[in-house]
Amino acid sequence: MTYTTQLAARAVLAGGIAALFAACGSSSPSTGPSTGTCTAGPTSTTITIANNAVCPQNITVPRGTQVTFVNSDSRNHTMNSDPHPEHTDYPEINQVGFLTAGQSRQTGNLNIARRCGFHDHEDFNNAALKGSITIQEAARQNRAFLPFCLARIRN
Ligand SMILES: [Cu+2]
Repeated sequence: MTYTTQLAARAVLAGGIAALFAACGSSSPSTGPSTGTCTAGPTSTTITIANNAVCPQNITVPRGTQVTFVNSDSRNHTMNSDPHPEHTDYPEINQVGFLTAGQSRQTGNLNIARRCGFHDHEDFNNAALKGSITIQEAARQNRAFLPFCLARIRN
């Protein structure tokens, strides 16, 4: 591939990504109360439910990731994609579904790059049990390292 076609391909890819993000307009970032005991970082691929709250509430993962929901709470939770009650935004998140205390389950492969919300279907008004998963194109993350790598080669 020539440099020009690479640039053209990148422009098409960037446009496609923007369209995908725009397609998920119905989900809004959750601004629930902080859980206090939440220590997991925003790049974790595990979301833990404890003390009636999810931790972390918002994560960013590369495309193709399966996110694991762990119910460390003392009661059942049912994790579903937004919007409630249709759960149509990201069907792969619905694979988590009903979790008894101590149970964990993975989402399907999150193959579409976009941001989508999730919630506890049994307690859908509880902001602490809502969150979002941002699925990114892997290339978008790696590109940030490119200038660093080139600088290292030149020196
Ligand atoms: Cu629901």
